[in-house]
Amino acid sequence: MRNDNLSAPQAIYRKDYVAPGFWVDTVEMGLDLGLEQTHVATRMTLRRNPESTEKDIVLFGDGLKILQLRLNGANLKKSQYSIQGETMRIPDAPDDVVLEIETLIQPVKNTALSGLYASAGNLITQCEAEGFRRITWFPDRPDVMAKYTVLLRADKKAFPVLLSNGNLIEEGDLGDGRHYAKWEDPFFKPSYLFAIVAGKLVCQEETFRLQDGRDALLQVWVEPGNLDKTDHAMQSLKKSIRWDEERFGLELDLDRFMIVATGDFNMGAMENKGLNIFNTKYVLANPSIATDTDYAGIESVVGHEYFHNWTGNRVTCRDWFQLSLKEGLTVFRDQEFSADLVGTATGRAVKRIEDVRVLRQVQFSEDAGPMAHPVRPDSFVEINNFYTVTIYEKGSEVVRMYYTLLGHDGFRKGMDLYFARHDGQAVECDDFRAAMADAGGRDLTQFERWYSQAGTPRVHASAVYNAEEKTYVLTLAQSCPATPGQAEKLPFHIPVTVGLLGADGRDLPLHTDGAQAGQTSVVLELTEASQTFIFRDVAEEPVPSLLRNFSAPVVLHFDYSDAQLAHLLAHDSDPFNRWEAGQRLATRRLVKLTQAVQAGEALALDEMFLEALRNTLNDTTLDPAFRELVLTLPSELVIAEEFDEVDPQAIHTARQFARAAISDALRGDLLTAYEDNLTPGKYSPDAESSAKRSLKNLALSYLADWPQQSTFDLALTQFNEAENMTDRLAALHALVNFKGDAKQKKAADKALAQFYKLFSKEALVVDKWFMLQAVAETTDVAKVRELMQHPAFTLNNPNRARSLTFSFCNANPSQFHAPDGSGYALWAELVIALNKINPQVAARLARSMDRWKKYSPALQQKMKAALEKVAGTKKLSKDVAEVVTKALA
Ligand code: 0A1
Ligand code: ZN
Repeated sequence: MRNDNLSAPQAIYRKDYVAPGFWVDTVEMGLDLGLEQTHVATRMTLRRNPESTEKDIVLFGDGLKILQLRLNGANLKKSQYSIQGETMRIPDAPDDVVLEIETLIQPVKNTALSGLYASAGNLITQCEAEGFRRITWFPDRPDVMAKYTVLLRADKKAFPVLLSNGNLIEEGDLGDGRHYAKWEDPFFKPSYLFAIVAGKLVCQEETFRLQDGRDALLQVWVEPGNLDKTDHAMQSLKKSIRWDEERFGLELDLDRFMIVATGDFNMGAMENKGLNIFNTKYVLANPSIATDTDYAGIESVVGHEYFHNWTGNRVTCRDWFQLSLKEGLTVFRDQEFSADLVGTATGRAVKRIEDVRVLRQVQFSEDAGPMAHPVRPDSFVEINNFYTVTIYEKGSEVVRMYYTLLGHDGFRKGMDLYFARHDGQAVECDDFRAAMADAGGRDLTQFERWYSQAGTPRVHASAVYNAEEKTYVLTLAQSCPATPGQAEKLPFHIPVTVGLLGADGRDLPLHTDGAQAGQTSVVLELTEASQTFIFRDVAEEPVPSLLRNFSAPVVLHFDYSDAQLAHLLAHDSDPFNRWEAGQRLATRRLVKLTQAVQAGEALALDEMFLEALRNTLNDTTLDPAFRELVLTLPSELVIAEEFDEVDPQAIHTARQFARAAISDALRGDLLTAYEDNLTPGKYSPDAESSAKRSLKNLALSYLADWPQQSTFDLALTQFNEAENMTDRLAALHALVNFKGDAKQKKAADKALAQFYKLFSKEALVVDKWFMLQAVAETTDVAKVRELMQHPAFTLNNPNRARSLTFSFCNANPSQFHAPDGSGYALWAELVIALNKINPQVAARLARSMDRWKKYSPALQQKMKAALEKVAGTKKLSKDVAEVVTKALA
């Protein structure tokens, strides 16, 4: 794990894949569990793979003390095997082998939270991607799939609950204050899906009737005291099971399905077979601690992990380069799940817009930076660095494009074929593509480039209307910027969904190749560098609605006039593009405002734009969640992408000005929206009421940008009287960011202190308290340092570390990029400190500097120095070394 030679972090390459020399059929494990020390005895049966060029038994191990090593009953002598780094090789083995290995591990010392570790006195595992090797020596690679039996033994008092994958087949007392439980997983699985949990836990459980008539036991396990926060996760699990049955015909294949929540977790959650382990953030909820966003996050992550049971577990990845095979597909499935649960067309669009916002803000930026990589990478140094928005979110967009190209039923056929062909196998992204192509009877050869080429494609659209011939000729041209290691790109296969709007705002009927009679949206397939599409019988010059529903993960340019955009915003039948038109109008203005700030010119926002926003805000036929999205200006990070050289302070000033101007011009409308969208009565996180809260709280945040006592009082009253966390947190946000006088500032500080006092026992709410302050406009580096001294702050817990430090470095750009470089110095200190504790978390924070070459020379120089400081640190983990080396390259 450590890498002392920074100049050459060792990369591994996809092209070097070699099948394992030995398959593993069965694994029996006996674990004597203890926090200080756990003894692991593993017995596995191996069988030579005659098809491999690899002749040795190859095992991986990391930080293990070996007590015993026996092959077919005989102790292995030191001369009979070799260990180099994490790799053990046993040459000259017979074709059938029983290998017995005993190791000792120390869970309390495991601060990296990979392998077996301690969390609040409990024992938890995390084995993806390569954590199993921190428990025992094993061919720890996803294409080695085996059947596991696990015997857990532990002190009864300290570890009353003992869980592992699959079914509980035996449990009992050992007499000496200890007890045992034996678990058997009937399915073949890769080692990364292995899990155990032991400790003091309680569960909400329920029997659930599956569509095929079987009953399954569902359990949500949490620390004692949290049983009042498990219901939403349980409801989400049941909905997930039903949804996968109905939408994809996929059944739960186990009699028992468990979810366990831990407060110490590097990621969101993990799909271990039958024993999903979750970050508490994605399990625990009740109205007083969780926001609408939290409720939605829980639903989608519970779904995500459950859906992995088929897309990931039953069919898994041949190697880690294929990670998006399971992740892109499973994100697509969880996005569809959330959209289907909302049900309405605008509800679906709202979900789509939210997902695309993340993609644009984070993935497009990744694609334009030093860590850019294809959806199926060709190489990596540390696989943990590749759990990225490209693998997940762009991967999901790639899957969505099959859906767009093949249609609802065609996609389902492709999925069915994929499972028919590959159930129980470890396969490649290409196998998924082949299933889609074969089921749809389509040639998807060129589509492979979505997997092999990094970078965000640009599509330039231009159009000519010929009034005499009544033709509308649309030309689409594509290009893709260079990315590290890929200077030239070949054309992608891009589905571009298009509609044409008439002057009355209605969709014109489309007469073009591939469009059926009466169709008002058509999927054009752009496969060449440039292509022309002809629409006939077009009665009037239309306004084109391009890339409807964001049909491909590209940047689309079209020279729209403001009037055309306003027309689309007011009328497009595609709600995504309605929103998109509003964002284009806003972005244009924010870029101009930023330039005006830089030039010291007067700032102004035009009435036409304000009017367009006002009309949307006041259009009560529109879903409040949709209105909220239209009224939300592009984030500072999205605006930054419009510039070659980013000026974070100017962008911030410009955006704040725009917010205040909107607040000023739409004051009365905002107040009305606030009052019209109150949700009195019992809290419910359903789409309709959360939509109302989102618009109401957006109105509140705008009103607070136009400071006067009445809006301050509105926020304060909402804070004091809120009966749910969504409203309370939004009010606190408004108070903390209120540009008021000393008295108001004092009242805001008091609210902040009250909030902490009220929730100091709720770790997830304390995280919110840190985060809210981290992203506040007035929070500078000194304030962050002060907050780091707070007794509740620690870098040892990933959620807490992220709540303050990540939020500041990633979501408070105007303060993080302080001209004196103090933000960068703080960043370097934090990355260095985290590197010693938890390399995965450190490497995530290290990514905050990815785009350093986009800033002014003065800032660049300071960022480079900070990167070099980290790069020059002794004992840098592979994780951090890879990120900073690539940034500096
Ligand atoms: N497979 C999980 C994500 C995950 C990945 C790595 C982890 O530890 C290093 C933990 C979780 C998912 O997609 O939900
Ligand atoms: Zn996943």
